[in-house]
Amino acid sequence: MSHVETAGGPGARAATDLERIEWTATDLAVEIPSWGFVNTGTRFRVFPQPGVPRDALEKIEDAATVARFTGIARTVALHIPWDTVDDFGGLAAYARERGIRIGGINSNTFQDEDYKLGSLCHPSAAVRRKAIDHILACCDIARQTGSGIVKVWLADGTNYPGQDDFRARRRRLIDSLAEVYPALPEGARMVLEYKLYEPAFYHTDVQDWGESLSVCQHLGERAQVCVDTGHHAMGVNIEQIVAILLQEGRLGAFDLNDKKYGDDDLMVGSIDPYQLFRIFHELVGALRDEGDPLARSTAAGVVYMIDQCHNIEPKIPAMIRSVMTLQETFARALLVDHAALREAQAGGDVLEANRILQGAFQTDVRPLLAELRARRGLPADPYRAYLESGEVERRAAARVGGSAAGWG
Ligand code: RM4
Ligand code: MN
Repeated sequence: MSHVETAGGPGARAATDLERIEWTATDLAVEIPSWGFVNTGTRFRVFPQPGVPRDALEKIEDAATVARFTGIARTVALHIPWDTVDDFGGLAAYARERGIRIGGINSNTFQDEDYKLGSLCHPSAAVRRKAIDHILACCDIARQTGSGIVKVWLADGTNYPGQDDFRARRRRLIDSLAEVYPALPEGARMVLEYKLYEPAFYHTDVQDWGESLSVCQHLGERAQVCVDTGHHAMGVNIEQIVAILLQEGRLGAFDLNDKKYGDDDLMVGSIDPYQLFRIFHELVGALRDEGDPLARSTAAGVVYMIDQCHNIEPKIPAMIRSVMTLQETFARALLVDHAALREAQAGGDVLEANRILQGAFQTDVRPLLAELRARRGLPADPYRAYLESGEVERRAAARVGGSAAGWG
């Protein structure tokens, strides 16, 4: 660790590749979703798995296990009401005892009979009131758990042209969130996630980053956009969206997963690892940009949450693999030679600029990450180590009886 003083985070210059990527092994802010460990499926079938958590405490245990094996991923996001407990302070303490903290509090205004026609955009003031009160309760849970993020994703939309009025719904949305925003705990942020379609099939009220950004701008500086990588139409340039949001100071968080067709919720980087790399390249560029302090500080505050549904794959191993993929991909983005890239760009050298980017993408950083982990006393390969640890069998034996948690 002789060169450690020159490493100093992702924005710093460092001499060796090991130093350049060290931050991904120690400080990359990966967040684990509590709902990534429960039984899920499609509308056709849920395939139950053994050893699945039965309550919020067991979900925390699973998230803490991912943190213990990977050495990062030290926050766990909650989904309310799925993770409702009597004593949220106690839940936070339980997490702390296991080496992790409570991350984003995800509101849920999509699983109640009343929300058939929407929540914050619903035509009825009474239903909007109920949804607002739910998100206010999430702000309170954030306060009790020491969380810095309240997340809003809305299933609001319509199925048929003419079903409701776009502008009236947008007005209701802005007015509703304006009631929630002042209730955020001090210093906490609200992130507003968008999704192009589903469950509504004709129009979705917060369908893209432009809508999310414009609503955030109505609310205040602590309202930021959450980019779920699965929530875009085919071919959309997500890294460009990331760049715009960084420049505007409005990129708050990611929901990371991968997709082939729609909101497939597959493991991050499993379908298009180059896209993930290109996204992280924008983040690294902002982190190193001394000429744009807003983009720089915004990038430093971004939360990298995993939002995946492990329908057929074992859940903890899938989560560990995802964390490792994030580390590997971010590490490769940190290897881009920005000085050389800028020079190629300025000189109009199209081929050289692209070669520099692709060269970093093609670098195998796995041995370097293994070494960095070993230096910290972590397993060099957290995925293998978990499978060989006996934890799988222990969980399956311990978690019998009761009912396995799901999306309810
Ligand atoms: C939504 C969206 C939200 C997530 C739920 C479970 O599609 O991605 O972020 O909380 O699913
Ligand atoms: Mn999401």
